[in-house]
Amino acid sequence: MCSGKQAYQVTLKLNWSGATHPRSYPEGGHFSPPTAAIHSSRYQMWAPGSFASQGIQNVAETGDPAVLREELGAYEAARHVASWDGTGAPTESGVVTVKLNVTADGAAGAVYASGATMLFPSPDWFTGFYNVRLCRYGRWVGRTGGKLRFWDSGTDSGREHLSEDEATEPPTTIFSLQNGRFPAFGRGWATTRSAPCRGRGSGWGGLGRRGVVGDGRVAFGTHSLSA
Ligand SMILES: [Ca+2]
Repeated sequence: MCSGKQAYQVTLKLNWSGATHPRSYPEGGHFSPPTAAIHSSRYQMWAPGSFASQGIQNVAETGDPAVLREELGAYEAARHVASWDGTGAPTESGVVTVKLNVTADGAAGAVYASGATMLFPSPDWFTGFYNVRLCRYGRWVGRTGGKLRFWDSGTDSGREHLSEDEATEPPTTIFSLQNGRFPAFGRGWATTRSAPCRGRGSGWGGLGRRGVVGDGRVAFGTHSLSA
């Protein structure tokens, strides 16, 4: 396990526009206030194949991060979340770079990063990353990153960006928006591999090009802890 604390800057390069998704990008499309956290294996923000928490459901359906952040606060009090950060306002468009600052804590086993932000408007679609391991072989990872993809929280059955609310009863687990029945996966010309991630896996969604948020990426870089 890694020792001490390590500060990270999480850079979300969100790129979802009429250029990346000409057939489906909705007028005024943008992202809700993103949230990122560093946590131990005792907390899971979200993962494919798992049911959405109330906090993730709210983010995915409405963009409101308040309940997610309450959940993070509760797990922070229990020392399962070391640090979290979030913006206070939605982005102005779907093409934006957001930087969040979080700190990992080796002694608490808080070496996993997760985050989420909603595609607005949409029924329950979001993007983010989950359980990204920032400690490998006893050393803090210096730089890492991956492509961002679209996910469905499994709580609303709408099939279009502007669908009316249609609660999924009972809810399904979180799944990748990779099949052509949904508009948000975009161009639909390239298929490679789908993500085999399940349960406690980690990542940003594997290698597929369908469902990618334009060339959206997340990057993690270390920086010094301020004194
Ligand atoms: Ca859905």
